[in-house]
Amino acid sequence: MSDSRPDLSQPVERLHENEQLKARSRHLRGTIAEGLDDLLTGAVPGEDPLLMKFHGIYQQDDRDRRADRRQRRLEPAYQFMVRLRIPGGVLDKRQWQGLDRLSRLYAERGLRITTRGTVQLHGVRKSQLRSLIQGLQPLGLDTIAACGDDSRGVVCGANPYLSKAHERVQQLARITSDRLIPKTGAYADIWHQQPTPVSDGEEPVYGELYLPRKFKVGFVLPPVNDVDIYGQDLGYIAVVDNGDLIGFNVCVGGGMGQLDNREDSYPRLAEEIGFIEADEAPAFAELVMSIQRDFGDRQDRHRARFKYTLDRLGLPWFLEELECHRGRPLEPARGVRFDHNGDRLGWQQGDDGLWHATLYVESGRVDDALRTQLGGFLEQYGGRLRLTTNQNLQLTHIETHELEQVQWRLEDLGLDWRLDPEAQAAHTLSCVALPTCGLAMAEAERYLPTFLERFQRLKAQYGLREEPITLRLTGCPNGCARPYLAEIALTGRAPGLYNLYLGGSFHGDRLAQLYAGNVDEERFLALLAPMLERYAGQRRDGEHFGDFLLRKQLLEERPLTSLSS
Ligand code: SRM
Ligand code: SF4
Repeated sequence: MSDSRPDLSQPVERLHENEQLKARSRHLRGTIAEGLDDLLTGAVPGEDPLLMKFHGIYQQDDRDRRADRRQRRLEPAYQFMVRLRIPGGVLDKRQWQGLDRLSRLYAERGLRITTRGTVQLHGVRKSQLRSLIQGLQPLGLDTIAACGDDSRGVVCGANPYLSKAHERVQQLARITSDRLIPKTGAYADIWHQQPTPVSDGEEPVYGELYLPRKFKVGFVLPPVNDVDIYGQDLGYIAVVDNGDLIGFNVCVGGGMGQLDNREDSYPRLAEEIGFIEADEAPAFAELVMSIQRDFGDRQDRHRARFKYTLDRLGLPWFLEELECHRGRPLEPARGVRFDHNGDRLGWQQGDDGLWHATLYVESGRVDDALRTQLGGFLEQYGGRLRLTTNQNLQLTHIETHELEQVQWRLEDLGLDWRLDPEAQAAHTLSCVALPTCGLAMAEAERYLPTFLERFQRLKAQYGLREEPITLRLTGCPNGCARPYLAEIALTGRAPGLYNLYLGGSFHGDRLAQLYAGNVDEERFLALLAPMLERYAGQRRDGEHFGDFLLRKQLLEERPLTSLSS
């Protein structure tokens, strides 16, 4: 084994303060339970907000009300965001209906589908957190490790109902998720009030310090790259032969997050390193995660993700480490091909003849109208639902003889437009940003409808209205809507100002490049206009916008706008 392991025998006091916090947290208990009972404040005290992330809960405050509350000498309008862990986004009707009911009871800002195919409930008051979490239990749902320095919700792009191979990939994603989930009794202790003694062997894999940073695992089945596999810390790309899943190409070291003020932070594509047999996937994930646990940077959190560990110690080092633990080298990666990275809206038929509809949900926000429409639909039809990593929703298991009626019903309910595969919306993502995200510097979700309409108008001017172009918008450079994998992306810098990135691939396997910094809407639309015009006139048959920009070397002609300020 290589000797580049950070010296974990050094006193924990020398590590980042979050490491010290984890070490003294008694496996994530801290004083969360006591803080929940303090009704004098809407917040939880001290270090507990950090620990609560491991339980899938973020303390936030309503940023729209900050100034007013400050002026009135009131504490910020504290509220909590609760994120569920739903491996592969698969839910049944009862679970969806339960979530709908709980969100109406406890989440003032309702329910939102995330870019990792799960659900977030925004605007939960401290006094209601326990009731909400307890309400999830009979639904077979929880929020364990949906955030925090651990393995986050495992994503799976394969709709399990399409074929046997899809089903198997989803099954392995779920087994992997179960294997990587922290085992501490803190969750039951705090949220279900079932006291469990803190024991030494409580976290056999994570240990006292958990991971240096979040760790994201994804599964995908080509040719659809809907989870953006090259943006995952560890990605599994299904290799299917004659309808059977034979294994996975594995890729490591993807990640989006960066800071605009640190040059040593950057988005990175995961690299394919080889092939493993299907059944090995869960154990392999634990092995890779353990290597990151032992070698990730525990002093500088901004360099603690697995992508930086790989760049610091080198891929050859990692492969050697892997082989040493695994006892054999990886087989060479097999040939795979992706053809897009968004969702295909509309109907798809599985091998068993059943139909599944993917519905567009703008920014994943399930507003009151949509909730009621879905409620109406589910009352009559539908057994199951699936949440996608592009913030959309699938209604599954429709029989062929029901199809026509279902389509009429969707029309009656006003849901049919959401199935339009031609819509630019189908290729567009935006993150939450204001007013709940504490890191947002500019609007994203709330700006998307206006932005989309203006962008569509611009495309229409050049006859490109129906042309799919991946478009992503985030309120800061952290990249929660995976902007650096889009053909066009805007990342927030300040109110109304964005960095413009261009040239990602339509398949999600090439990073976009920073093209202009701190640009407002007028400026970025003006920058895009001549490019779209040339694309309309000079593109090759089937050529995507990002590929065209590169072929024509248009990204080399950067504007004079300041990139560094
Ligand atoms: Fe994210 C932090 C929302 C997917 C990279 N992300 C946050 C926080 C929790 C802000 C915070 O730390 O205070 C945001 C909460 C906003 C709110 O009010 O709800 C937030 N991230 C989201 C969601 C809800 C965006 C969405 O619109 O759907 C997504 C929830 C996913 C889930 O269900 O688990 C979400 N975040 C992502 C992704 C995309 C992905 O995983 O496929 C990324 C890029 C991939 C990656 O991790 O590299 C992402 N989020 C980040 C980062 C940057 C991490 C880094 O390595 O630098 C942060 C900031 C941090 O961790 O310090 C962050
Ligand atoms: Fe918040 Fe930034 Fe993530 Fe958007 S990209 S949700 S603004 S952290």
